[in-house]
Amino acid sequence: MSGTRRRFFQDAAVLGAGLFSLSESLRAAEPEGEQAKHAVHATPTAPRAFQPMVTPDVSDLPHEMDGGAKVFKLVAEPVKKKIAPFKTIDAWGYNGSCPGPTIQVKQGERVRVIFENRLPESTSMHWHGLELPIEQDGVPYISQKPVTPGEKYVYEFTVHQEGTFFYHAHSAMQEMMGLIGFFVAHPQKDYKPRVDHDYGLVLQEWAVLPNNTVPNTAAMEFNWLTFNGVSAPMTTPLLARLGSRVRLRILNLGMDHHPIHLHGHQFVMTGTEGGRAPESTWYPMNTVLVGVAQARVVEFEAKYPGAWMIHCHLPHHMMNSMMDLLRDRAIQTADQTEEKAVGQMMSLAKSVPFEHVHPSPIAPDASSVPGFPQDAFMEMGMDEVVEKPETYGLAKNWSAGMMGMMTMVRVLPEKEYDAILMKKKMARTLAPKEQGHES
Ligand SMILES: [Cu+2]
Repeated sequence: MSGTRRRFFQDAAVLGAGLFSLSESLRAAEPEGEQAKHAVHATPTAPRAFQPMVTPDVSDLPHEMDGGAKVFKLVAEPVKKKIAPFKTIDAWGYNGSCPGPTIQVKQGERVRVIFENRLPESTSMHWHGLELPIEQDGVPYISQKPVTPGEKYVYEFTVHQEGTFFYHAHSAMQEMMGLIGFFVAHPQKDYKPRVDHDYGLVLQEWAVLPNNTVPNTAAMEFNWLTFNGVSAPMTTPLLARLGSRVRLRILNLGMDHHPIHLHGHQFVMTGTEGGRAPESTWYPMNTVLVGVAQARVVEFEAKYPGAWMIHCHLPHHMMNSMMDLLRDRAIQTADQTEEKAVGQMMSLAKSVPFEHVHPSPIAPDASSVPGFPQDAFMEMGMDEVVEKPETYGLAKNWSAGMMGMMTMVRVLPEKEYDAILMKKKMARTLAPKEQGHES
């Protein structure tokens, strides 16, 4: 039994004892407790705090107040990003994060971003979807001089809109290296109906050769697909209390449009990258196409308990590249019925450097069937490698079914929801120095 595993069970024991007395305080702390963080620097004249969006696996960008302005510091720099347990890439991002940290403001606020370029080449910041003076638009040579390596540049504007916007470098290949992040403007007047959970997902895609770490930004085909910078099963499940209303904001800055599908629930599209959509335009759906440069906001009632997948439905976007695991072995693709090819896949399944619970059974004469193997030997259970409070209580080998641009909404009854919140709280207490990933 690994140390992590043991601690998990110890935590669970403590949990049983303290669960009920703490459930009330936890309910008060999540997600509303987040408000405190955003209200810390509020002056008497500052707009009322908002219920922030949570970007799983990505932090919020902190700010300070200077008079009436919210001041953010954003640094563009190279980032080593672990996108899967066995794959770390050399991406570019902001403040050590890829995608960059989430910026959250309230409609009407004055925003100042002190931007620093620690990249080896010039760049600039574009505020996608925001209506602001031309000199703040961040397009090199058109609205400003490029920000050269080592240089700082200050952007300042008032956000008069509400909605789900984003920021990114205005250079195509830099975007594909990961230079993108959320910019959420919360409305002056709360949206109706109000939601209990508000989550953000950034869709990205990467072309990275086996045994290589640098994305090929000129590629037209992609072998790694991520939500908030990680591929499933590393994505942190989204938690929703049974009976609550959930908002998902999904933004896409890549080369492909992604049909994002939610299992087991219908949702309505309540907003785009341009802001809130009138209720008269809402209609039921369960797959929303998030085109390049678009944001799509959907809302649903979390009516049915369970771990409901949410994923891009393009078949090749629900996979992780296994080429790295093959190491120096050339993959056999010429004839799938060839013993050598099948043998290679079987031995790969046996040699992966993490728990591989059980490949699903195959028929005795499988090798004689043209086309075999397809998904056989492909599922890579790695529950312990990706274990975190949000995965607590999932069925054994759950991670074998999670790949690529995929996560899940865990709709949990009261007690189970509170138990996981408790585990999150304990994890934070155990590792206070760690980055405050509010996921
Ligand atoms: Cu996709």
